[in-house]
Amino acid sequence: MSTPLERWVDECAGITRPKAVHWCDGSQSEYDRLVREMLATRTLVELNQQEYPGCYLHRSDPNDVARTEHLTFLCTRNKDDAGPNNNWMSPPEAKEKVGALFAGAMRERTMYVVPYLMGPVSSPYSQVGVEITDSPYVAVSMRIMTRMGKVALDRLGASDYFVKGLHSLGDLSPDRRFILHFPEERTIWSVGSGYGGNALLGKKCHALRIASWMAREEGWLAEHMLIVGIEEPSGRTTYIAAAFPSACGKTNLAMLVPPASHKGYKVWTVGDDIAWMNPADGQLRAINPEAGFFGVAPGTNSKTNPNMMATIGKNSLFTNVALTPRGTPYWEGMDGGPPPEALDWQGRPWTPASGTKAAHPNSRFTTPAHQCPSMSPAWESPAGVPISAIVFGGRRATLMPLVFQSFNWQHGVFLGATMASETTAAATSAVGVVRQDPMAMLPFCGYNMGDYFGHWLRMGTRVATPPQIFRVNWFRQGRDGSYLWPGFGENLRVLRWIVARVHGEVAAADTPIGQVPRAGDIDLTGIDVSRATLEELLAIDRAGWLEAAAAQDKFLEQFGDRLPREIREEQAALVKRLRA
Ligand code: SAT
Ligand code: MN
Repeated sequence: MSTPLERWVDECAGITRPKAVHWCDGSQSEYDRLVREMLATRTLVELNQQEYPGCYLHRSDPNDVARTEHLTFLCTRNKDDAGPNNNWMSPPEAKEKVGALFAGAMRERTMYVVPYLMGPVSSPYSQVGVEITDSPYVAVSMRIMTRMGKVALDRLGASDYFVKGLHSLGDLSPDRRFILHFPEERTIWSVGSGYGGNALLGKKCHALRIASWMAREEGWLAEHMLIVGIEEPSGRTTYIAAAFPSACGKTNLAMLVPPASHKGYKVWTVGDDIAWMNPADGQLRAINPEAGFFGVAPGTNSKTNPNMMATIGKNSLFTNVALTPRGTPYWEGMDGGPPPEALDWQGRPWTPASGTKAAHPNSRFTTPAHQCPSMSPAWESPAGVPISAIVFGGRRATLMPLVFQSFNWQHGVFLGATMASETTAAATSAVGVVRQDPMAMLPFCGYNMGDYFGHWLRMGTRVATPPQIFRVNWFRQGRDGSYLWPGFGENLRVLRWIVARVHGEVAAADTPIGQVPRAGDIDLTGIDVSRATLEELLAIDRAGWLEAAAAQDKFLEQFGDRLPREIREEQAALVKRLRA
């Protein structure tokens, strides 16, 4: 008797017609063999093995370097369930149109069956998925990013309860590229892209879009959030989950190194991108479903993220970075400055005088989490870590203060729902445009965001001690365009205020937008930020806020009847307070 998984694999092979089928066991020898094969086909380039043992470079198709949100669809029976926040295709139309692209798509290729587990091995919150792919690069990347192979098959047994992901590189043409989600069938179809979030289906497709749908049905939260523990000199550790849009510093914050002025503090990394939060014992407890990091390379150096620099020195894949004559990777902002010559991310000769970027702005590394020096001892805890604070942050040059707190859970959900941020190179569209991005989930929420806000509101009533909710903005600029706040390790000063608020140890000032620190309560000793600059960072510009409120109004109105009454009330109350 065959299992449901075997039957589905047979079905996919019948459609895609691979020349061979390989079931991945997740072993080191399998990984090594796939790497050797990719070196032979030039899918991977070996890096300097003395300096970067076990590290390789992959150059993707130049048309395939970031998530493509306009080609990403939710395929729900009812269009309203996908909401105005998603592109929608009806399931029968999707299956016909995109099914045709899968027909015979793997003819000259091997089909890899990649079973994976999202979450710690023995956690009740973990989930099994299986990705079928014709890309060996995807298969080895999944081994870094998830617990892949036998461990997942053992957990699945003969069950039919797993997320099914079918992926083919197709012909890599953006004209024949689709990333489709069928949450009612817990199924993902992705064709025409080999890039990260489009192709490593465990990540954004499963752990956010499909999981957010499941989480609403089952009463938990699947969020685009890092998870960190802040340990104080007293030994107390407080866990924070924080949502930021892609390429806004989540990974740097997750691996923050306390500045020299903060002896005795320690920041522990639990996750850098995704949090699954479940109610338990009156709290929300979070696990990181991933096992690796898919981080943005440019700007990463030993000052901005020393822990990441230590992590990526071995067993890592680099995608679309530049290559020095020494065989080492290079990207803009790396330690030591640019080499005199290199091959750029497309393999073309490059020098600092070329006037182009050596590395693609969305070039990435894929690296195992366990190699990170700041990994929390609790990062694989099956029960997850208790979350005391939720932080929403964006990239905003103006208006948004350095930090403030919501009045209560409902107001906090409103703060998340009205987040906006400047767009980045993580997706293929204009960069630097302010767009509404609720909870940093606009590209990742697998259902109607009106319903999503309602789900968030309900979650606050499901736990006796819900986390307290904050907004932050590290990216405020002065009139001359320079950043007002030093950021990076110094962000700990803001996290300390958040921790003190959570434990009831510091007061705050009520303003129309929320509770703001009193200037004396953010420790400025040892940094070059004047009291006046801090006051500017914390000031509320009422006229600017009224304008922002109008933009928020317009965004929220799209959700019509699906927008919860509470969000409408919070919006009205904000405007009233601003006018008072
Ligand atoms: O491409 S990914 O979605 O995996 C990374 C990101 O954009 O956050
Ligand atoms: Mn992300």
